[in-house]
Amino acid sequence: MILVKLGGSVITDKGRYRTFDRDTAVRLAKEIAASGESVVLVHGAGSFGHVLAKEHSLHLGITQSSQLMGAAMVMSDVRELDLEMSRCLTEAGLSIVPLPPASCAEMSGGDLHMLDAERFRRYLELDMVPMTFGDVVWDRRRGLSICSGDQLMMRLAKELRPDKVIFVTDVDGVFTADPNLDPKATLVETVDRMVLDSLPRTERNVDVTGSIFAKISYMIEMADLTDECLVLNGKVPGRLEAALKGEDIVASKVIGGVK
Ligand code: IP8
Repeated sequence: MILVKLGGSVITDKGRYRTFDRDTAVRLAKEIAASGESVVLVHGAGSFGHVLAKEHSLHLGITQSSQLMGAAMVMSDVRELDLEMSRCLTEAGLSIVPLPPASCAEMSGGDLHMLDAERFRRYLELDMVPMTFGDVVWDRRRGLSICSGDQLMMRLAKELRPDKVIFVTDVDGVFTADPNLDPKATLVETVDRMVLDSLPRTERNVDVTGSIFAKISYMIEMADLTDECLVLNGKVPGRLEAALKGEDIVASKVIGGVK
């Protein structure tokens, strides 16, 4: 089984509130179906989640009742994105089962405290494709928290032990600097903790779920739970399908500390 995260930057326009990139989503759905691989899917929230979550400071927990309406709006928006994504995938021939985290997970102080992984296993055994996504979830200490796609990826990697983990983004992989800002930025083919420590700390476009460093740190931890962990560009046609089939492609390979 291959665990795939479709990043919010690849299936939405992150700069424009609630803008779904249907063309990319349809193509990625077809690539997943064409690979014939058994997959579990996680998708990010992109502009369906981060814009309003930031506006209502949902990542800091609930301190004012006025945030509850913001939380409800984000929940409704990310479900809309999930429905769009589910339709693209089912139309491509995949038997998708949407598993919203608010209904199968609990947070504690911003950490993912519980995820009912058994539900994912059951649907996988039925040969269906479980799909979950970044959401707003009940938090035993903060009232509500943001549960990111990366937190879900980590827990699912621990519970389901996938053969491979793939992060689909809008750039070719991990770069020595922000490729959108620095023309000299080069792709890092093998990413480990030493590489992470050497990357410049930029706070540009920090999501409510953390910086790129937090995300890479998660990936390094996850790399120990699988045979291969890749970060690739889903905006380039064919890369996801080739990676799912085990072919060589342009990507960053993340390696953990234990192996
Ligand atoms: O896009 C964020 O999940 P991510 C979830 O995977 C929300 O970081 C609701 C902002």
